[in-house]
Amino acid sequence: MSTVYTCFCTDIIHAGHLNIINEAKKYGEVIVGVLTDDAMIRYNRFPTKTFEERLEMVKAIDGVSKVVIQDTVLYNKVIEELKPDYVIHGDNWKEAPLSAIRDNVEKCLSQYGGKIIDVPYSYNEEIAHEDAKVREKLAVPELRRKRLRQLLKIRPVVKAIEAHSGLTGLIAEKTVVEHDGEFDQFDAMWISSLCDSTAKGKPDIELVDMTSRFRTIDDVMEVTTKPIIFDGDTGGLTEHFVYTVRSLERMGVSAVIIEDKTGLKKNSLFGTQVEQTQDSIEHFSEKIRAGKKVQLTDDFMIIARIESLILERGMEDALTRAFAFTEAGADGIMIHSRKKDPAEIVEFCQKFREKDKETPIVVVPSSFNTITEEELGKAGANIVIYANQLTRAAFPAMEQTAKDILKYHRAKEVDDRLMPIKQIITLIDEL
Ligand code: SPV
Ligand code: MG
Repeated sequence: MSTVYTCFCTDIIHAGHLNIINEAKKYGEVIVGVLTDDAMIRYNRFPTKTFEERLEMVKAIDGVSKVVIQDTVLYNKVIEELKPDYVIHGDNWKEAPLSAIRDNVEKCLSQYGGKIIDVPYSYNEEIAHEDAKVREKLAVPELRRKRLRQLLKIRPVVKAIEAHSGLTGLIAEKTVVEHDGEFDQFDAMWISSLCDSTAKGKPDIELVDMTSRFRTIDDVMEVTTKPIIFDGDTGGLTEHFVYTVRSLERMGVSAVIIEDKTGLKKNSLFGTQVEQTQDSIEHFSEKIRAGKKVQLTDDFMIIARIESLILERGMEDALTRAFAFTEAGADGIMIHSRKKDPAEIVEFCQKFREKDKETPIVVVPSSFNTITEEELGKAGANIVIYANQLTRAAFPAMEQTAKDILKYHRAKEVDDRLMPIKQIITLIDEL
């Protein structure tokens, strides 16, 4: 008997999936692959069901004779193993970016004469509504908050990008790329103090108050489902920080990062060009302890950011602080550097890992931007934050447009670099 293979990347079985199974049955024995968590996160979204639950869900479908694990979006491995006579899929994969997967399957099948079956894609309003509901569920605080810890277990390196508004949140949420058949997207968002302040035309000196920062989080949360890491600056007074922890936790934020500086905090990328005071180990440890004490769930993370390399106090100081802050209860360590060369970051990660294999390390490669996520992961880092690139991309584009309109006394000359009006008015999904 012939075999027909299809792969499911879903938490719910709807009419569209059943249609594929019913078509597949006409050609032979139906084998279904279930995409692993890691592959599903990169390709689609965070699953709301565990991998085991998804396996059981697919096994229970009438007409499915076997269920297998597919651990990459591309089919090479699974086709090599199963050598199915047919691979069946909705015909929506004829269009980019999914066409990269279809091309891959076609190539694999051509090696031994296997065939593709494209079935008319049966996506309708009802299915779209069901799908959207499952996705929206990911935004519920109880589910969103724990997602960072879940991601740290699944992804080799968790990638976060800065968001400071609903619009930048949408970019973080929805941008998916296909490159060489691999799909990728950001795992999380960073509410940067620099970009949140800059968007308001204010300096990054803890001038934008917490109420306003929370408002930004709320704007981002309204239109996204991905987990949030909040830049908490110094955390302020310990007596205030405990309230911040409670508020963030209640909102569904996954982590706050606080830096070991006191007084008037200036942005780290100024380095030693401006006066900055590092907090004592004892005092900062006390702040961490106080934050951990008021936390209500096990999901929320307080991450300690070390400024020793920024302030040129040396590697030993950075490491001493990292171990002390972990001892005080920090759930992660962020190490920062403003050098172009990533060497000191790599050295810190490796030395920290010699003694501590578990505590997540966070890095922000704004200055040391030549090193890849994979290389940072190999050195021992777990979270990579792209902290300000969206803001830095948008500002020059807007400024140039403003200049050109002034220069030409009309907007025609700038029009070909603008998003078409039709696209901008349909950018936001309607409920
Ligand atoms: C931010 O994005 O606000 C940060 C990272 O704190 S940095 O600007 O590099 O200090
Ligand atoms: Mg900051």
